[in-house]
Amino acid sequence: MASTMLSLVSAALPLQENHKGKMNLGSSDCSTFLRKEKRNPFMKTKSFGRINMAIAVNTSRFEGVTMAPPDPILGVSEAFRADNSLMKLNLGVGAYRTEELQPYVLNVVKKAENLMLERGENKEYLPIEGLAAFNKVTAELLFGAGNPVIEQQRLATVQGLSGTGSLRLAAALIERYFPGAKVLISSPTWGNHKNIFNDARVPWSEYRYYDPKTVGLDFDGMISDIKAAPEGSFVLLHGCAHNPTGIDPTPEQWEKIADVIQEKNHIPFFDVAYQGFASGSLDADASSVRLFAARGMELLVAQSYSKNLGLYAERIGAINVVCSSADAAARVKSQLKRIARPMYSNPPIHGARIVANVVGDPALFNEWKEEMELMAGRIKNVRQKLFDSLSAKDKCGKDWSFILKQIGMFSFTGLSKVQSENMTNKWHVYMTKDGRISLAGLSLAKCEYLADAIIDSFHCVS
Ligand code: PLA
Repeated sequence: MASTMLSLVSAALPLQENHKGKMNLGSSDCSTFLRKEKRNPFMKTKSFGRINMAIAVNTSRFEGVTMAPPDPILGVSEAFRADNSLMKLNLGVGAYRTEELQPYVLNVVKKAENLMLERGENKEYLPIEGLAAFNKVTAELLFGAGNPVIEQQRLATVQGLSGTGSLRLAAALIERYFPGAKVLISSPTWGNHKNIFNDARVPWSEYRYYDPKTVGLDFDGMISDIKAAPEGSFVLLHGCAHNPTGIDPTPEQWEKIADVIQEKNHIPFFDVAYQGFASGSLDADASSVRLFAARGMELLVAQSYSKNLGLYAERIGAINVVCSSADAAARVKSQLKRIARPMYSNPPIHGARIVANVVGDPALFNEWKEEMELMAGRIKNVRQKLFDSLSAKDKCGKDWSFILKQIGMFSFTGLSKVQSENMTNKWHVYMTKDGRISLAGLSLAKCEYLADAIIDSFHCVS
């Protein structure tokens, strides 16, 4: 039934502004106003004695807005919530769960929050570039304290809205200062990379990364695609724990990647969303970035604390730009701030304080490392158990050992779109349609069930 909205136009008239910007103050202007309103196709007027009523018909000004498809990753969680099955399992989004499949707030985070309460800290606006204490520790965590890029002040660090917001700031910087430059992204990559560059109007193309035949890295393909790209392109690299494949280059391969990037005058752009989660070591997981920085290259690095500190909803991360001079870094930072100001003005303080307290305090920092090792260790255990269950149950003798070679939160199972759909429709296992499962959302207790679901989908659905 068409809904109607009635408004007492005559009551509103004294305050209506006419089209020339003057105020209508008396009933003599009323007819002019109503004549104008009659021309508005979305508004009809009716006269009831001395009271004129405007009736808005049910034709929306947003008629041209089409329904957007659900997000391929976050949409999976929505579908999961709507499922009433007791067997359901959410392996879509990369969010850490305990063995009881409950969300986990790190003890160091609780301790840092208690400290913040005790100190009675205020909620004043942060500067546009974020909390100084956060920016200091985040750069040190990434590059290592005392790294020349920090000592020589060649680094522009700006607090961002977690990994995504930091990538978006960098994309806006590229669009503004490198018009027409292309960003090369791996095939496949985290799906939101494409959205980020599309929305920032930065052209992108893909380089080969994953080889389904070997279920490993297509290193030669990657190198030749980076070589073939126009000189001065940005090359987006996952610092560690590549999403979705879980396949990282070896240290030797990283050196060769750095060689071609240098040869071609490209600019490396790292996305570091899982520092500490790949190997359990914060330093080891930052080694790719440090290797490039040690060569004296200019580079960009987006950081996120969603996973390693479990601060998903705090939206805390940073964009770091390493420049060849302190002067360039200062200018880049000023422009990043200029981009941030009309987008969101200044970043939120809570997560920044947590990170500053944890990373900046030696005792809490050590405790964090222990907790992270526990989280990374739990994921390794379910990875092993899933492999064992698959190998024991699969009567066809398929080699599932690739699961053990992958690192980080995810496993790229090789299941096709229809097979992944079977996982959800028949087995209530929620996952992304590219065949990725988040092992961070799996418990040891559910491994056998998951193995049954995978074997059925892999062998019986094509
Ligand atoms: N970069 C990569 C490679 C990611 O995987 C993610 C998150 C981010 C950046 C951004 O995370 P942040 O904005 O929360 O810091 N990827 C998740 C979640 C874990 C997501 O899609 O938003 C994923 O399930 O792939």
